[in-house]
Amino acid sequence: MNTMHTETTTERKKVIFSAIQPSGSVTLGNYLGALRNWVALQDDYDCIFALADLHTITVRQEPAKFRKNILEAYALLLACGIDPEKSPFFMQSHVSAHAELGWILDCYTQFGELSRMTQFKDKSQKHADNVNAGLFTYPSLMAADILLYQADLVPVGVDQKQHLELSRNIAERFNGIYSPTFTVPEGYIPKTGAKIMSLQDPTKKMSKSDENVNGCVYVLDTPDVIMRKFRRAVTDSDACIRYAEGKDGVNNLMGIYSCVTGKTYEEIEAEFEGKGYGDFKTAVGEAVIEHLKPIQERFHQYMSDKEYLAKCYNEGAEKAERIARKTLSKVMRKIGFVPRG
Ligand code: ATP
Ligand code: LTN
Repeated sequence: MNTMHTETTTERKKVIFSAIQPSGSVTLGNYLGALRNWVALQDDYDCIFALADLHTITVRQEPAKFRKNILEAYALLLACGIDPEKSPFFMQSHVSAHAELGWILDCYTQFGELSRMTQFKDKSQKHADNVNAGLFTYPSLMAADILLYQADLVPVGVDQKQHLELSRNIAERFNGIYSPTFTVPEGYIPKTGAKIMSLQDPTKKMSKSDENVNGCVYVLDTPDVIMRKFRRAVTDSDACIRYAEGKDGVNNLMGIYSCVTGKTYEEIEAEFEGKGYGDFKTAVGEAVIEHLKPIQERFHQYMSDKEYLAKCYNEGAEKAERIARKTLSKVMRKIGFVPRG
């Protein structure tokens, strides 16, 4: 029995779980820093992806807009290349085990731990009129998302590292109190495109919630808008296209260009030798427009077929639910709840 278990575990693919909040339009930062990597992982791992819509209501949402954002985010992720046949892709609110395990894990997470989360500190400053309990316990719901699927690896941007570390601590704590129950997940932080910065303030990350709309490129921006944003991107007075410390604006543009063309920094420096920032910014804009074009086309196709979208997210939820329920039952049994039925 033991040998069989070892055999299957060495043969099985590692499990990857990740999620993104449908909190607004998807940015080039989300795409290059997160989504594109998800797509690439689908062949080598057992991937499960979700839209973390329960997390999104930690910030007040207008119902009609929220519903639209969720559907659009779902269609856009399909358009980016998430293949629901390979990777169950669902909405977190459709699998109630997330909320259930979230509550349970709240009881295994300390107030002090949650108080130290930098995202909580940032967001409670930003939304000072609505510092709700969900904003505070956000990380234990995120731990539930990950632990329900016994994920080995969690691809996230650097900004989510602290939450992931807390998920690991919660898993280890629970395993220690009872017996091994959860796989302790590891972060999977991509080397390239790890952090795309704002085009207007390249010391800050490109973010959906940036007040300066010119700082942020959206995956669904029209070609004109994309070009305008790149042409206005902040650079420096050095007038030389090279990757160097202190040249945050140029470094960021080089990073983006490298991500969408596959060229190395040396190749980019050679390509633009003797040329000015104007030429370079136009080239980056064009490359991004070209790269996003097929994604935008697929997005519009998916959005015009709501039935297909519903089929995908319903099936995704069913597949996810089977896995999640198994973990949740195990957890409840270990804690001492009396099983129903
Ligand atoms: P918000 O502005 O509401 O904080 P966001 O744009 O930062 O939103 P999230 O929903 O928090 O986006 O992040 C989704 C995923 O995209 C995460 O894995 C995150 O690490 C990644 N990500 C977000 N912004 C960037 C960025 N500028 N560069 C690289 N990755 C990013
Ligand atoms: N908090 C993440 C989204 C998220 C997530 C997760 C990421 C929710 N649950 C589980 C990885 C694993 C964010 O805001 N980017």
